[in-house]
Amino acid sequence: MKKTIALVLMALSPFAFSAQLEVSRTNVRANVPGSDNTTAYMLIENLTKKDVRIVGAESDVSAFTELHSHKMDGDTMIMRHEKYIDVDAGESVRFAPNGYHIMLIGLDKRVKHGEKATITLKYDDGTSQAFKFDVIDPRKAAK
Ligand SMILES: [Cu+2]
Repeated sequence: MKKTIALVLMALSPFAFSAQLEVSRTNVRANVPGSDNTTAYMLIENLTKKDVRIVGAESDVSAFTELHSHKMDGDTMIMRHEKYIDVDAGESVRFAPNGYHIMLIGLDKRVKHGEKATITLKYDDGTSQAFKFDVIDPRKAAK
């Protein structure tokens, strides 16, 4: 009986791996002096056949890391804390200014152009994935 259970578990194990997302164009905005918050942007692609729900994030540079969106409410731009963001199978979601962003709140120190930050995305199946982000100062990047 025990043997049967072990065999069943082995047969199921390929499905134990969570769907992995592809992330590119990662960047964290260098924060301006006097602010200890900043934002991170990226392109997320789900090349798998499984819908993925991002339910949170963590970073190695800030005390709090949240999923946010900017939306127009009438003629005012409002920022919202999103409980989750779905990236359905075969779809992509762009995190960009005036849309979805990762909000880094309570930075340990100023993040400067050329530095790196690690941001971990947490999924609803309990797994997570860590990604390296380049810190970019838009004023320097434009030169
Ligand atoms: Cu925000």
